[in-house]
Amino acid sequence: MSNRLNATPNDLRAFWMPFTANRQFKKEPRLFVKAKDMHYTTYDGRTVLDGTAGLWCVNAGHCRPLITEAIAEQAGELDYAPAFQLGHPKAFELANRLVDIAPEGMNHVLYTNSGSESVDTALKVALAYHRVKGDGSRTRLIGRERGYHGVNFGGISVGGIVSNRKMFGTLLTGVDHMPHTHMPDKNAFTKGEPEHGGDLATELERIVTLHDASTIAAVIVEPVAGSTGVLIPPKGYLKKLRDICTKHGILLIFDEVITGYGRLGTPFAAQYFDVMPDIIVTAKGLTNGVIPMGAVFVTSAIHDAFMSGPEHMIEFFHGYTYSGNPIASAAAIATLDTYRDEGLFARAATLAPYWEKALHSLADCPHVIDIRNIGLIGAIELSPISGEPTKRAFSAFLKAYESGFLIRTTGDIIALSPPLIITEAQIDELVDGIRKVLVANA
Ligand code: PXG
Repeated sequence: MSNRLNATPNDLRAFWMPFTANRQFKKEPRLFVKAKDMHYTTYDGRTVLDGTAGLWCVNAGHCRPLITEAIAEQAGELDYAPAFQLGHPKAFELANRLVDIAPEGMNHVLYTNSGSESVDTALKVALAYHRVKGDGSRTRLIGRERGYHGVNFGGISVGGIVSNRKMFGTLLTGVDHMPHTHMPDKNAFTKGEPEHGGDLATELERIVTLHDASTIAAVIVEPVAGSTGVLIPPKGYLKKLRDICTKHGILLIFDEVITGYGRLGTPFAAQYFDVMPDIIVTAKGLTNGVIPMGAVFVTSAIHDAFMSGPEHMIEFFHGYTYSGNPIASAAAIATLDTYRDEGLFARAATLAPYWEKALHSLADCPHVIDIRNIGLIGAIELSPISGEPTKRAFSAFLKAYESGFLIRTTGDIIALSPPLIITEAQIDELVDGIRKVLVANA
């Protein structure tokens, strides 16, 4: 049945799609064939406004010339260089550029190919750090309920989304979870950081008392949780976590896979909240989503702890064939150039109040039970249809797609994270489009 010459596939069976309702999709496929700036074009020729920056990654908008040119040029010049015991200049140049925009003290970078790999790399760095320091009893990892840290075994172990965990056995041992911070009863319709829930950070003290600090290597949290439906940290929460970790010698890891590269109007959420973790996990916006790549930032204290022993010896037994791949490095440098030249991080900060006002204008739409926002992130939570969780939001997603708007849903929550190049007029267009969908969906 297949027609391999045709650009539009007519047999969709072979590809088992990720995090997708495969049978529903294959009955009514949604395929993009082109993208430019704020818009996608579908295979049936429609234009769709991108309200989600792809999957939280296309922060500079689509098919940006500097990035596409850099990739083409690099592919023709040096396609691949072995990553172990050899190198190429752009991986080093990129690391320097990244350190320049990172919080003070984040002086070293390890490369990966995705957010999931960045998470597992960070967890391994944390465990190994304590061990090289002679503190090898620190083997526990603490995550948080409703946390999303990718899909690899480390990430789902510290993660707190039940459906991502329950099929996969016992996962890593020695992991515990803090409670999540979602308190809709007290914080619904908050603009920015919620008032209530900062004290939930002291739950970490309880966990430390239970296990003893001497057994705990690291705590990992998303500064703003994205995948689980946009959970914004209550006022004071992250600072308290930092203090407790410092007091007990526990490393604090920020998973900034969605908050990294300007989403909150600063390069990283660590700067937005003025809380300095020990490790920052990134991916997505690093290359504008164009080429798979992640980066894990560590402090000099962590890096330097490994730099002992004979100089001919490998210091850290970890890395990927594609760590710092030349084409990915070139894409990332061009992405950072685009962010810098167009002032996109500052643009996100400037647009944030307009974004907030526009989103909260949806408060009176049918079934809306909460709206929350920070930087250029927004969430609209809908009351679930009785006995059919997720259906109301998924139906809104389908209707939005049909009417030319890309939104993202998780559970019964609509999550929004447009490219940072969005204009005020396009924010209005997106919000009006969502209003129509919510009314039609009533
Ligand atoms: N950590 C965080 C905080 C993430 O949001 C990952 C790790 C994993 O990254 P990779 O590159 O391995 O997928 C993520 C990914 C959504 C959505 O719609 C979010 C992600 C991925 C796909 C969809 O919320 N986050």
